[in-house]
Amino acid sequence: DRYAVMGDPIDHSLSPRIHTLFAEQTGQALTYEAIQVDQGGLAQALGNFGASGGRGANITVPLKERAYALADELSDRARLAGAVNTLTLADGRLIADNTDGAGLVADLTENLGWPLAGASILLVGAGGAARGVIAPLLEAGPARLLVVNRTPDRARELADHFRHLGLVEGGGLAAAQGPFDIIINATAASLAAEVPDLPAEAIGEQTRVYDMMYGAEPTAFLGWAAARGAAELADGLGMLVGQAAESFRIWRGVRPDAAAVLATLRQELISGG
Ligand code: SKM
Repeated sequence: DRYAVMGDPIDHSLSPRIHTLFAEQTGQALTYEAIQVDQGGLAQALGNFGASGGRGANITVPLKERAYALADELSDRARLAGAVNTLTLADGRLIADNTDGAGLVADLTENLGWPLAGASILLVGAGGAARGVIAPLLEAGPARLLVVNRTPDRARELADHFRHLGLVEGGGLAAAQGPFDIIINATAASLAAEVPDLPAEAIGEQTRVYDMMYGAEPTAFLGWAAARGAAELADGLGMLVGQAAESFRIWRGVRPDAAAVLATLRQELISGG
């Protein structure tokens, strides 16, 4: 059976490596490749892929909203996220899900042991990455979820969209008056070695800080948090493995051991392999 990740750019994607490790670990016979697809080409690429034995695909930047629009069936979490990262190809139909939020929550609770129930959580950013994780975070029962963004109205609109699910507010970066138990960076600022302009009081000595970005070195956001005395730091590699594990479970009906694959991947990332 064939699987793939589609996006643009796609060369850097770790998904082929992750799913190959899952397949080895669980004894599943499958291949998983990276396919470069641009905005206008997704429907065609999926058609070709399905016709040549493709059974499922992960969808990444910038195609998640396009995949949402093309889906024949949407899970609740994909509908709430307004974006799709997991497609199952079944008899010419596209069954769509979004596993990003589940991947984040699994990493926070299972790998890191950061309690979400009763926690005060700050989510930084109001783009697609933030939107994809709000519902699963609210489901975990935090005392408070504050979404902040450089453009405050975008954070407020996002909070309004999810308000029926729980206690979520939105505001500008300056509204992040903490200290929070957990801060999650859902912006891509770290890619440009930039850090959102949050008040120093957002971080206290109990604050755990998570960046959805990852790399061989600590991200800019985590460097900033360390300098302000954050209690614990984590990057987004565990979220990436977590979302992949949930996609794999949907496709194959088997739940892989995400922690073992995360440990392998971390070593490979650090050693540049
Ligand atoms: O949602 C995931 C996607 O499934 C795969 C991916 C990647 O390969 O880098 C990143 C995220 O967007």
